[in-house]
Amino acid sequence: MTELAELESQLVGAVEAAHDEATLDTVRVSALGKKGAISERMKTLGAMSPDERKQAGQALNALKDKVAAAIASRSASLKEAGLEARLATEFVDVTLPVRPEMQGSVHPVSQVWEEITQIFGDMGFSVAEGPHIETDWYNFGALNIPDDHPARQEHDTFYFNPKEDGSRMVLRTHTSPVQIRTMQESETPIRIIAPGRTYRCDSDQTHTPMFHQVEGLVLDDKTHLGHLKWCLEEFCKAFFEVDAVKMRFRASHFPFTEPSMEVDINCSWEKGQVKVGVGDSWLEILGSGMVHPNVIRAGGLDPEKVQGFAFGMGIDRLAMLKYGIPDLRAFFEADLRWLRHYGFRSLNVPTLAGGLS
Ligand code: 2U9
Repeated sequence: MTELAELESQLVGAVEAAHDEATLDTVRVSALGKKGAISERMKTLGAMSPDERKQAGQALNALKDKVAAAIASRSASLKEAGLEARLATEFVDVTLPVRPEMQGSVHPVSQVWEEITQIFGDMGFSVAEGPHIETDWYNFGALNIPDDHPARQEHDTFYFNPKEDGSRMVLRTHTSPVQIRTMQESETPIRIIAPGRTYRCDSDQTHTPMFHQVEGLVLDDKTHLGHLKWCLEEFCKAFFEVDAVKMRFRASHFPFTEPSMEVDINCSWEKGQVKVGVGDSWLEILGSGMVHPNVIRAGGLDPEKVQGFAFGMGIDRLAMLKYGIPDLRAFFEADLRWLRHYGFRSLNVPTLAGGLS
């Protein structure tokens, strides 16, 4: 056996014997690295006669190619074996029943958030999101709430320390800035809901400093109050899972809509529990209105060409009403017993076809 043939069988043998990527790399360096066996032999070519150099050079190059090919093929099979081993250990039998000791449950706020998203998704709305820390302009100015407007106090805003230029960032007091950003970024028609966390400096039995809202916005060239009423009625029926509801639209005032309406639905109260769609009592569930021309302009659109409606509701309040949960503060106490009682099974995803709750 020639010296090169011996080297080849030695190197290829080492490649075959490598059982992991690190060992294989050591073999590669010892053969093809700068000071490797093949590279060292390449360096001797310079001292040879032209004929010898040609012959030895070809032989060395052939050896180099063979060893490189052996390394590549070994590396591929090591990778494949690694993947097979991982798949074997990470195998999940999805047909197994849920473990009886499984404790997690879906929080009522997440459940209701998902239910609302499903209902509006079915009506052609998409979900929009935005920052929780906002500029004064996105939270107030763009929504037709000027500096001296009483709504600024009503909103009990959490302000950050002023910046050098005197401006102050705020924790958004509603999700409305998301709609302004959407208007700035997209063309009409716009049909979005913006569910999310909102913040107001307020804490008692019916208020928490962080709460959840969903707001909606529909804008095009001819959307009118009739569309608003239909849309909200369809939402109420789907959400409360009833065939019919009576609705009462009460004139109200919000700076961002004109006209503005608060919406009540009929209900009955029995032993402190509310039933929606029956009875003659009224339950306030949301606020709504036609978007104010100043707000359309702030979103970069022309109120002469674009019109539509907006609405807003509290997700926490809707969860309390729908699922008979008495105390809002318990929502945020992470009490496992409470979660076990009021939570939802994580595998029961709400859908309109399969049932919301
Ligand atoms: C844009 C234009 C208009 C959103 C609206 C309400 C009415 C409303 C409250 C309900 C209960 C907030 O959680 S709550 O306290 N919201 O009554 N919200 S119309 O109007 C908008 C929003 C964005 C660009």
